[in-house]
Amino acid sequence: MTNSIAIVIPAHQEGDRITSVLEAIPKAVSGTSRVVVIVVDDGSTDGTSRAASQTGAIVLRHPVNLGAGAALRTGTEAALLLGADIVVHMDADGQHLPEDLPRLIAPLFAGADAATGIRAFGRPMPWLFIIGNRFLSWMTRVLFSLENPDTQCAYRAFWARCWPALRWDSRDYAFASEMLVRGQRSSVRWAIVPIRTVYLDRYKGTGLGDGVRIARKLVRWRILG
Ligand SMILES: Nc1nc2c(ncn2[C@@H]2O[C@H](COP(=O)(O)OP(=O)(O)O)[C@@H](O)[C@H]2O)c(=O)[nH]1
Ligand SMILES: [Mg+2]
Repeated sequence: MTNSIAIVIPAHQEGDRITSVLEAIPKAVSGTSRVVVIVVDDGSTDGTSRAASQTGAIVLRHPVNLGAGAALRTGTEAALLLGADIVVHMDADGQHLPEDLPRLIAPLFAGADAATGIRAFGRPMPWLFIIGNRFLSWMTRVLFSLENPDTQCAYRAFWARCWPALRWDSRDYAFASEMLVRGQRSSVRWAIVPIRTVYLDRYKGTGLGDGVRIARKLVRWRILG
């Protein structure tokens, strides 16, 4: 057992929630030899970095806010420099459950290159999300023949060797789609794992504008390659 796993967590203004997320991450994960947690504080002004450091996580900091895609790229590159064999992406706001981690990575040991979570589309997911997510997944299928019912889910895991095939340029939330499209072009085999998602009373995540931007980018990637 020599696989080391790095859990990369982008965080923007998550000072209230990040401590409980980090404390719930298991110290050991079956099938892996070492668990490293890397938080990328994306220019927060609320003590996110301090809270994350106190749990013993490695904390990287963008001095200014660059976006979730940029934060995850910084963290993923750091994970690879630290020698991770498996990279996991998990949100800092508590929407992804650390308990689902063993199920998420299980397909990697069964031959998959990567594994992505899919959420249940129904209550309590807000209706605008259900429509937006379904639309983007439908567009992705039509434009790229890529079957993934929840292209925007940000809980995922992949072998480090897949990084050159997945490496995205988008600094914003479009990185999730970009990673899938790039991976598809390099025949990366994704496993799909149903995960639970927690919905929070105070919502501050992706919105309609992000959805429109992602849709425009999907068309551009299809036309320009
Ligand atoms: N909103 C936002 N989140 C960011 C940013 N950079 C990193 N993140 C983190 O990316 C993760 C997903 O963002 P979130 O706003 O919850 O979007 P959601 O995926 O639609 O729920 C969270 O852990 C955020 O803290 C940023 O610039 N804006
Ligand atoms: Mg969120």
